[in-house]
Amino acid sequence: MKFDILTIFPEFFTEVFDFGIIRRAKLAEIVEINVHDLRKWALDKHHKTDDRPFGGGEGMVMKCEPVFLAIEELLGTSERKNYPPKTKVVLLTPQGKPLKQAVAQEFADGKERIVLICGRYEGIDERVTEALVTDEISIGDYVLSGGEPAAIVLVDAITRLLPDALGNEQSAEKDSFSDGLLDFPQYTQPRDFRGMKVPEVLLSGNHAEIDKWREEKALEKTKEVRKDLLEGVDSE
Ligand code: 9D3
Repeated sequence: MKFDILTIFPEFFTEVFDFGIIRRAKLAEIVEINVHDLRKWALDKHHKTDDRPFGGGEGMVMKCEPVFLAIEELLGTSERKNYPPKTKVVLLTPQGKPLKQAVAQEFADGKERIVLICGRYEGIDERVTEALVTDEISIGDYVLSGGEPAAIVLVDAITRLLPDALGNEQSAEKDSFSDGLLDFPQYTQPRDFRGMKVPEVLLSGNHAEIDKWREEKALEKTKEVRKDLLEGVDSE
């Protein structure tokens, strides 16, 4: 999988992909992540990527030309229907479809190239969305300062789903959300920390009992903090 991130803050990403699973996936050439400064495609003297909104109003809007030129250079065309196969152009935006595990899974399945456009300011010229963007994604109902943290979240969620990215550590199928429940609580050494003891059942060696306890705890926790997951209702 090849990711290309378009941003006016390329330094935001300098170390964020150099740890853990993403670092290993890069080294194993499971994933390639390229970060591009959008100013490179801003051809005016001041490399301006934003301007005031037509019709008036607060703040600034991201200009369309740098994004069109970037996409043309990266994908060979600015016509969505002529993109190479297995290619997506994703705009990170508060107006997007909320990111869920199933959405990440769809991107991981059968896609070879994902271009991520990180918005800033009050928004981006709508002609980018109309002509270039195949998917608009939000990472949740809260206000960020820009699309950059959302791009990091999306790259992380997709990369760990790519074949062989997790190595033999664990399988993505065992993850929380795949079975629709939150994780059960975990404990490690010491058995007694300042009088706080590890539950007896986990020390018992009785794996039937341990599985039952973990299932109960996962269900309890999910009821407590994420009732919506049990009802199959999407209510963030
Ligand atoms: C919805 C708020 N907008 C009202 C005029 C202004 C605005 C605020 C913040 C427009 C863009 C942004 C920057 N946020 C993102 O680019 C963004 C985002 C987010 O804020 N929350 C969740 N997911 C995402 S993905 C990109």
